[in-house]
Amino acid sequence: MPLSGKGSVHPLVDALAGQIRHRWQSLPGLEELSIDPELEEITGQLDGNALFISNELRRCHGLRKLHLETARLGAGLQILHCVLFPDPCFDLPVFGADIVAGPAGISAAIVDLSPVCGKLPALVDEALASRPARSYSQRRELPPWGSIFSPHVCFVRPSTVEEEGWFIDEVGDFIDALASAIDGTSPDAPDAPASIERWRGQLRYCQQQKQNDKTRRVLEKAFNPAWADRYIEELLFDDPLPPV
Ligand code: BLA
Repeated sequence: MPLSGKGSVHPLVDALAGQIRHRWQSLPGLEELSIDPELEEITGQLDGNALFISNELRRCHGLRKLHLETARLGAGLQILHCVLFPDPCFDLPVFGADIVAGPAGISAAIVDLSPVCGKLPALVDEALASRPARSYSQRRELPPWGSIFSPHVCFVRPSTVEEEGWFIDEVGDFIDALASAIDGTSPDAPDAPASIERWRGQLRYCQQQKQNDKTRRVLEKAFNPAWADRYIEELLFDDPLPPV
């Protein structure tokens, strides 16, 4: 576990990172993706608190980049951030998950498979519609930039250990739906209109995510604005290269 030995970690952050790494193993053709050594393990100090960020990158058949970040930034703020970016030649959605935990507990837990061309592929839509309903006590409103998310998005504040367990299962259901979609999809040519349209859709997804001021503000405070900008543009939401 990259976070061990560097301070306490919220159990949900730890458990969810384990769940995600476990599910990755079932993805076809999983392999390492190189990462700038300066960004793999980042440590520092903020107001006397230990700061650290750990980044893991992979790729697999159908997905150009799998990214899992676990971080502790300042006064007890812990973050898990995971985005699985499809290869635009494949008709696949973007997987995204984020957990933000503060000293008072989890404030935000979100997971989605987000369409890049208006609506989800039919099989993904059906798989998500048929997952078990979980009655979280606190659901949260999406911000305006959240128009990129699908109708199945789960955005909650889990308030009991039981609800935290539901969220871990929920993330598993979303990754399973993506894994089935990868198995059932063959790629289009890079210059096919559908591939170009999906590339544009992924670019739009990244641009919308970059409007989340809360992410930027936390990184600017922990590091500095130029560093935050580079981190967001190069690692968190780098613009995908055109397929041709
Ligand atoms: C909210 N994200 C937040 C918040 C913080 C961060 C501090 C506010 C917590 C709250 O509203 O309760 C911070 N998130 C980070 C940081 C990183 C991060 C620093 O990932 C990375 C280093 N955000 C994502 C992804 C999704 C996402 C992939 O990175 C969804 C798939 C969603 N985060 C998201 C949403 C909010 C949020 C929807 C609430 C924003 C709001 O209410 O304005």
